[in-house]
Amino acid sequence: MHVWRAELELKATHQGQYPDNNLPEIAFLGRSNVGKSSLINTLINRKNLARTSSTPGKTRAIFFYRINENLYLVDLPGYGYAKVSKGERYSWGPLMENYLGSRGPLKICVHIVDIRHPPTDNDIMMSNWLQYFNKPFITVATKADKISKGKRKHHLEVLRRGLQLAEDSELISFSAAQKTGREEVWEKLIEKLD
Ligand SMILES: Nc1nc2c(ncn2[C@@H]2O[C@H](COP(=O)(O)OP(=O)(O)OP(=O)(O)O)[C@@H](O)[C@H]2O)c(=O)[nH]1
Ligand SMILES: [Mg+2]
Repeated sequence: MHVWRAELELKATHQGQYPDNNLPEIAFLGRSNVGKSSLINTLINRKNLARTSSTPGKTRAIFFYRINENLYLVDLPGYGYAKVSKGERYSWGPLMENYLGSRGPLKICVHIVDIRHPPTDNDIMMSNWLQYFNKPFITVATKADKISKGKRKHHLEVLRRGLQLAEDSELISFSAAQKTGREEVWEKLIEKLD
């Protein structure tokens, strides 16, 4: 995928701020600090357009990145970060639920999990939700650079079982640090968009 233009178009904290031009949207979801923004940056070949941080849970709005004029990559707030105050944590709920549940232009969800660990309860809940409501989605197991090549297959199997993914459901090993898996992710996304 050749990305010739990418820009942050808007940051939304409520529904009224979403784009109204009906361009297709691909949403990125996963727990805080898992690597959502890094995945977006890798897909669009930018170092830090989608803001990454070592402070988990920093992204508390929905960011719409416009790609090649005709597509949005949507960076959603992370879920399941225990250390934010209760009030704050629950204020992510309605925003996410509203977006995921009723957003017309949303075409595909990219669920991001950490390849090093079995899925968390929140990961399982998220994946179950996507499957139950028949949302088109792929799962990306990121930070693959942190485990040896030989172990990746086994870790993917643990994730597939834990998330109760169907055999034909896409689960892709990825690393933002090494930029591996980028083409495969784009390929699957474009396949599902068509
Ligand atoms: N080694 C390695 N580190 C990664 C990878 N992807 C992300 N990271 C690191 O993980 C941390 C979190 O990455 P982000 O992309 O900001 O994660 P996020 O899911 O957007 O986080 P929030 O927006 O806070 O929910 C950063 O320190 C990244 O550098 C990867 O593939 N490999
Ligand atoms: Mg982020």
